[in-house]
Amino acid sequence: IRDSTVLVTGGAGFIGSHLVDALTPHNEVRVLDNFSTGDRTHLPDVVTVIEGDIGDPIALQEAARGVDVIFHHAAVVSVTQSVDRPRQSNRTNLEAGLLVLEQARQEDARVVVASSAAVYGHPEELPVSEAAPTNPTSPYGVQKLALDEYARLYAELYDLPTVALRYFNVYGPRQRGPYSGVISTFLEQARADEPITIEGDGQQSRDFVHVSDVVRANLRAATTDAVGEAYNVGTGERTAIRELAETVRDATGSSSSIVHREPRPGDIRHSGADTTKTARELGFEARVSLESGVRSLVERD
Ligand code: UD2
Repeated sequence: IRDSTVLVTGGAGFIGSHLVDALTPHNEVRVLDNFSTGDRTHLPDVVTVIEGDIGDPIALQEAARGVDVIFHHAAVVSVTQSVDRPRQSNRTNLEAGLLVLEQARQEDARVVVASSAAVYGHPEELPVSEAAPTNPTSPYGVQKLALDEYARLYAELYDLPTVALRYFNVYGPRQRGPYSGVISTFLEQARADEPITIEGDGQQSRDFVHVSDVVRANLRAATTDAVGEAYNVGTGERTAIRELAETVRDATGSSSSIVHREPRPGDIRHSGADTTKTARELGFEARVSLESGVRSLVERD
């Protein structure tokens, strides 16, 4: 998109900051972030930063004034935290999300919401399509599902152009911290020549999608006519965690051993996107293979 005024909530975070980088050359970009996990150093100087909570109506109103598109990426991303404190994460992930949709109505702005494969829970069929039953297994999944449904409903009831993007396992530069995902954990372990820790037998599998592809999906969502819909954002390829461990070890040339620990309680066994609808209606297909994505991560610094 070009010559637009856009707001990225959570714009200092992992996915948000990559999206900001893609938007800044051709648009006026604002970021609303409370910097609880986000990092100011990720933001280019040309961005207008509003430091505040996504659940604060005054901050949101200021940030959203006159915008054409809101990319809603602010969230409590930790599934564990949502299990420990469901009401707290609900306030951020659902209530504040609803506030964003309301604010968008005021401004007549398009909204792209960050949804998640967590809405599917344990998929009954693989790959999982958007029409599959939704059975979230965590408060986080329930909150993302409700927001995803609200986005659809706002399109239906109020004619608001909304798109929900259901991210599979996103990875890439700047992903860090305690809830950062298996690829950044394995990379850190491999670089330190410490044991790479597989939880369980390593036969569980995921659809790993590079953050640059996720950014491209957002840019498609910002202009598509196919609004009021949810779209899977994945590669359509599944990789076993054991294979990932070996890929990371090979790419780093590390001498780490690969060890197995207790499986994670309630872990999803297999997860993989059916990308048919996204390809057909959104015109988006992932480009970065896991091998090249991991290699580029290793080659950075
Ligand atoms: C992903 C999302 C989460 C939610 C969920 C929905 C990430 C970071 N998280 O959680 O937000 O959408 O999908 O289902 O994308 N593992 C190891 N060793 C480690 C760390 C992880 O073996 O040191 C395993 C873990 O047990 C799991 C797999 O790797 O089987 C992926 O774990 P994850 O935490 O990266 O992501 P996931 O799929 O649990």
